[in-house]
Amino acid sequence: MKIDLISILPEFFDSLNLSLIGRAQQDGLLQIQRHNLRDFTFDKHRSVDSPPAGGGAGMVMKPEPWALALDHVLEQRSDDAAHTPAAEAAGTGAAADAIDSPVLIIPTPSGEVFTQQTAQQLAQRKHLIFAPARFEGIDERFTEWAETRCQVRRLSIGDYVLNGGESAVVVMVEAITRLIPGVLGNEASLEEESHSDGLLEYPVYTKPAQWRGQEIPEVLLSGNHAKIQAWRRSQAEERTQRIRPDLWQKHQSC
Ligand code: 6GU
Repeated sequence: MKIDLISILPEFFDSLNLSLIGRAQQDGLLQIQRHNLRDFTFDKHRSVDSPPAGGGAGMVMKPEPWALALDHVLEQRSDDAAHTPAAEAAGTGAAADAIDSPVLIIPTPSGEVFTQQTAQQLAQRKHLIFAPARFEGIDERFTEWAETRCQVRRLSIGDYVLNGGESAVVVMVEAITRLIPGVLGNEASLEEESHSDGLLEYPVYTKPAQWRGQEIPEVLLSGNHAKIQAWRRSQAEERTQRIRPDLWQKHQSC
């Protein structure tokens, strides 16, 4: 998978060079490229923002640097040998093309909510481009124009406000890339974790069997795998009903 990150704070993404995502890049499973939005400005101050039309607080990001940056990233893609007309013609048709075509993700608290299902959809794609804004967001005309160039999704990571989209990008990139085969050491852990089946994960324990007066639930020491599985399932259901009645309702209706 190729990921392009366009931002005025490209250093924000240093953490993506650590741990499993860093390893995935070294192993060639993932290619993350950062771009400084200010490289797509031409004035002395490399300015990317301007006061809001109609007045009001804060500043709005100008559309032109974003458009130039997106064009640059999309052109780089067509320079890539894998996307020459001959290579595309040799592909397997519309289905492969849909997965190959890039998706632009604009992080914003006014977008649709990013969930495990969104992560699963995006993990199928070959090329993601993230455009995190600072200030009060990007001039809306950029989004309209970008929709003529590629698929666009406006995504929020939850109902709260951040200073900018960069930390949301780190969250989304981590949630998406860990679903790429080979990125996690232990792929089996994907199947049992919270949200993979619409339920919260059951509680987990490790040695010692007794710790500060608390015991591990007896069933986990029984060696009876069917019993253990049933216990974990009932714990996951109980936890979901108690902590996330909204998820439980959704789970019941599926
Ligand atoms: Cl994606 N961006 C910002 N600035 N705030 C957020 C968010 C994104 N998701 C939740 N809050």
